Amino acid sequence: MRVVHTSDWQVGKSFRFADDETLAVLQNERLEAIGRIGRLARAQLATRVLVAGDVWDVAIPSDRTLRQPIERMRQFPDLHWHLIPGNHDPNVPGGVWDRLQRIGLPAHVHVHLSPQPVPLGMDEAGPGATGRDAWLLPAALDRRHAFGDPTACMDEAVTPEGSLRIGLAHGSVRAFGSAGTAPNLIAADRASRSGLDYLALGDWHGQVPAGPLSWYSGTRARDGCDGGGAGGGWVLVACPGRLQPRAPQAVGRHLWRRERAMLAGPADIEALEHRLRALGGDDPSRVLVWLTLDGALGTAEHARYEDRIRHGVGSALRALRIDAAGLALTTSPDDLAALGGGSALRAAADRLAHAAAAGGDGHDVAADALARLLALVRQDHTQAGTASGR
Ligand SMILES: [Mn+2]
Repeated sequence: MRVVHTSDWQVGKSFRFADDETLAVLQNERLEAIGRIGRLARAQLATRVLVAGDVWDVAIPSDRTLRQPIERMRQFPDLHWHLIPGNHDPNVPGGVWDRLQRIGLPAHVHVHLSPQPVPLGMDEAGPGATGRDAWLLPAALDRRHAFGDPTACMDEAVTPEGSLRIGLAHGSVRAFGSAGTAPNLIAADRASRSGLDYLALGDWHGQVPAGPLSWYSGTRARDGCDGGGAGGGWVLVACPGRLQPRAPQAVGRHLWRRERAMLAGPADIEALEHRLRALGGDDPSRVLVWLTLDGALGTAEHARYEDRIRHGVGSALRALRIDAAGLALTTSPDDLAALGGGSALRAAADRLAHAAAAGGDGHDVAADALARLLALVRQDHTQAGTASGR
């Protein structure tokens, strides 16, 4: 029996950094990934898709957000989709699972809200068939944080002798030797303790596998450059009882990268531009970059950086977040001289230059303000030059 194991779609997730356009794209991507998972399952001759929790990002999504992933799954009636709640979408009164029961689900979309073993039928056809009776052992979270191991029930779950036992759960695997007080902690040896042939896990984005015969499905495609939900970015194709799952298969479109650069002159700006543009091949719109900058630039170079990186590359990528706290802006006497003497602007610039040079609290803000002031003046001169045809 081939299964596709996925988790943490977190449909409806909001991203604080994103503008409306980017947010719409990122939210839609989560739905598109469901279709890709369905097509992958068909291509791999898998009959079941196990979704290990956190299908929705929030406990109370809008009606449209609630229905959208169901509608995507509806388009694959030849596949059985098995869903359990996670900590983002717990099974609470009036929550997503209650609402789904009222709306009604397609017959091939199965929601598991209790730890009752579910018969999947005889595993006798298709690649990796074991000839055994297959059972699904779901672990359903009924609270956001269950202070117990949600998979403990699998020890006692009774299935016919010789059955293939497939666990489905959401939570963290307890590190060996840890105190074990965090919520939803799953025993690392649960699969062997409960006689499982495969334990499909969701929630943790840090490691595959999680233990013998226990796997997290999606860890590589992140929706933050420091980790975060897998967003349906990767899935595992497994034959429980037969083989270890194959290497994670990509179903996500976006590439999230953390980059760092030191800028000290035009060559650095050019190199950075090339580096960032190369990340997405011929489609930079699938790339999101968190960029940290260090170094120092003069005002002309800073204007070049703004033009080429922040505005140029920033318009090419899906998102470019820049932390430029480590990038100093240096001004030269020539910059100040260009302002002329005696004007209010010159007086402000002199004070800012003094504060920036003095060091201490706020010197970086003063330097930044000065560079911006000089950039504005430069821009004004350029526009005046253009307007008068010089
Ligand atoms: Mn989770």
